[in-house]
Amino acid sequence: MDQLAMKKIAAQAALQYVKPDTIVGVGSGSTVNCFIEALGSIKDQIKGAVAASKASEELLKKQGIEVFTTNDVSQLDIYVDGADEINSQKMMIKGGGAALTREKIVAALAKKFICIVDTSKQVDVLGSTFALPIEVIPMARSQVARKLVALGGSPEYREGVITDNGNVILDIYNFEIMQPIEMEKELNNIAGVVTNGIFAQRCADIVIIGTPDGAKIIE
Ligand code: ABF
Repeated sequence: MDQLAMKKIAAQAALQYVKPDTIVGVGSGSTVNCFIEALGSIKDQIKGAVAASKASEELLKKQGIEVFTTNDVSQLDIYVDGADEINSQKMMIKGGGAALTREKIVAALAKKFICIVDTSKQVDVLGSTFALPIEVIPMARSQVARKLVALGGSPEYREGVITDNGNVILDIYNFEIMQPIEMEKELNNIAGVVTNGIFAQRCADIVIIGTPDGAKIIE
């Protein structure tokens, strides 16, 4: 079974957590695109959605789903998003699509974070297969990169990418993360870092893995 088919299985299974008359938090990426399509099939049962990226906002509108801003809501029942890596403690690396800051903001509004992935995203140690993205204020790019080298990583400037917030992305290669909560805090303390792609302090509550045998749900 190909990866897209597994993403669709995970996305479809997430619909069971959508409560009627609620505003749904929606992340970004190709797995979430499958979720947005599935959400379109029950659009009359929900109030609308809050999107973590401009791309997701456009797709939601195309499905006829009303899009609210984060300032319109005080809390979301659920936030549904993908991940680049997820470990057995439901901690994640995110930000491959450069939407990590908005994803963290919308996730923080939600009572439950539902992570939808295919089997390729499961890892023992975060950072072992995917570079860790960091959103950085442009003027701080070089000094942040030097700090990241001092921490043992190999940062690379993601050429040609500007985030929805007008910032740049550094991807840290060769950076296995043994203590995700501590590292998430440490990276956030570097001046000029807006957000890092470790989602450990606020990890997922429910993980839905699309597999060739159907959706595997870890609660
Ligand atoms: C978002 O989309 C990002 O945080 C993550 O980088 C990416 C997951 O990719 P995909 O769903 O396209 O595999 O969740």
